[in-house]
Formats: sequence, C-alpha cells, structure tokens
Amino acid sequence: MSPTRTLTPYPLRPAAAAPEPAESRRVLLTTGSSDAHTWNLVYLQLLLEENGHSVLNLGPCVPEQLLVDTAQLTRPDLVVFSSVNGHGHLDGLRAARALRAERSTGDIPLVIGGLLGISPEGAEQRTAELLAAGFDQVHSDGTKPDVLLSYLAQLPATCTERAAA
Ligand code: B12
Repeated sequence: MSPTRTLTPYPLRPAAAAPEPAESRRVLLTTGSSDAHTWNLVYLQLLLEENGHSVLNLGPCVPEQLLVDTAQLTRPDLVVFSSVNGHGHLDGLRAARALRAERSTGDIPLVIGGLLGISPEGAEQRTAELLAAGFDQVHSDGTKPDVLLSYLAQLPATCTERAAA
C-alpha cells in the first residue's frame, strides 16, 4: 500500500507592504499607421496599468486621424507612441504633425520609443526631426519603457473627473 500523502499548502508569507499607488494619469497608447506589432502595446499597457495609470490602447496600424480624433475626445495626460517595425520615424513624424496642427491636441505631452529606424545609422537625425515635429521626448532604440513611469509622475493631470481615458 502506498504511503498516505499529506498535501502541505505553501507556507503563507506575510502580505508584502502594498506599494504606494502612483497618482493616476490617463495615457493614450498608440503605434504608427504602418505598424502591425501588438505585443509591445500589450506590454506597455500592462506596465502602465500595474503602476496605477489608465490606458486607452488604440491597437495596431493607427491612422493619424483616428489618433487625433481620440485625443480630442479623451484629452489624455500623455500620448505614448510605440514603434516596432522600424518605421517609427516616418509614422511618428506624421502623427506628431497631425496632433500639433490641432489647437485642442497641440499641447498634449507626446513621447515616442521602441524601434524608430531600421538601422542605428541616422539615429541622431531621426531624433532631431521627431523633436522638431512636436515630440516632447524621443527614446532611442532599446530604451526600457520604465522611463515612462518617472515622466508620468511629474506630469500634471489634465482631467481629474474621469478615472479612465
Ligand atoms: C512577433 C513579431 C512579429 C509579428 C507580430 C505579431 C503581433 N501580433 O504583434 C508579425 C509576424 C506580424 C510581424 C510582422 C512584421 N515584422 Co516583426 N517581429 C516580431 C518579433 C519576433 C517580436 C516582437 C515582439 O512582439 N516583441 C515583444 C514586445 C513586448 O517587445 P518589443 O516589441 O521589443 O517592445 C519593447 C521595446 O521596443 C520597448 N518599447 C516599445 N515601444 C516603446 C515606447 C516607448 C516610449 C519606450 C520608452 C519603449 C518602448 O518596450 C517594449 C517592452 O520591453 C520581432 C523580433 C524580436 N525578437 O524582437 C520582429 C521584428 C520587430 N519584426 C520586424 C519586421 C521587419 C517585421 C515586418 C516588416 C516583416 C515583413 N517584412 O513583413 C512585419 C511588420 C509588418 C508591419 N506592417 O508592421 C523587425 C523590425 C526591424 C527593425 N525595427 O529594425 C524585427 C525586429 C525582426 C528583425 N530582427 O528583423 N512581426
């Protein structure tokens, strides 16, 4: 007869002290109109939400007009543009120009990161052009997305009445 097995539950650890909730900001998350990658968006959404922010994720291949219309409707505290297919430079220029051309979206903080080009060559020029088009921050290829958390922490909330974008 086989010996009786007793199931021992995992020893319960004392609950870790809950981290201080970050002051919630409303983030509009987008990618370029040519960019079909989605896991970058899922990752960024989870990272931001787990740190207390609300995220409206527009998904892949976002036309510039959809981005502008959504930004007008929801007035986010920050627009995060994520590029992976290497055309972030070109897509990002169009998106920034479209947002900056409208009075109602012209002042919304806007950052871009991920993979902005298809080669390291020309990175400095790409950054300069993206800044000139209206991005407030341009994160070079390989920058960890955690930088968004410190940026969000210093941004004023534009809308305190709604919890989500
Ligand atoms: C899965 C994948 C696909 C899938 C996507 C499926 C899906 N539903 O997402 C499919 C098969 C559809 C695909 C298609 C293509 N792909 Co693809 N794909 C990949 C792959 C293998 C993984 C990407 C991924 O999901 N990573 C996981 C996420 C979580 O990580 P991430 O994308 O790196 O994002 C991180 C950072 O970039 C950063 N980050 C992202 N955004 C931001 C924003 C800010 C502000 C900051 C600070 C940081 C940040 O943080 C994220 C989390 O750490 C990569 C190669 C690789 N191993 O990375 C190629 C890769 C991205 N693909 C590539 C290419 C070229 C393509 C195609 C053009 C291929 C083709 N000729 O058709 C097409 C794109 C079509 C299009 N219109 O966009 C190239 C891009 C080259 C470049 N940028 O220089 C890569 C790098 C492969 C390669 N080595 O050549 N792809």
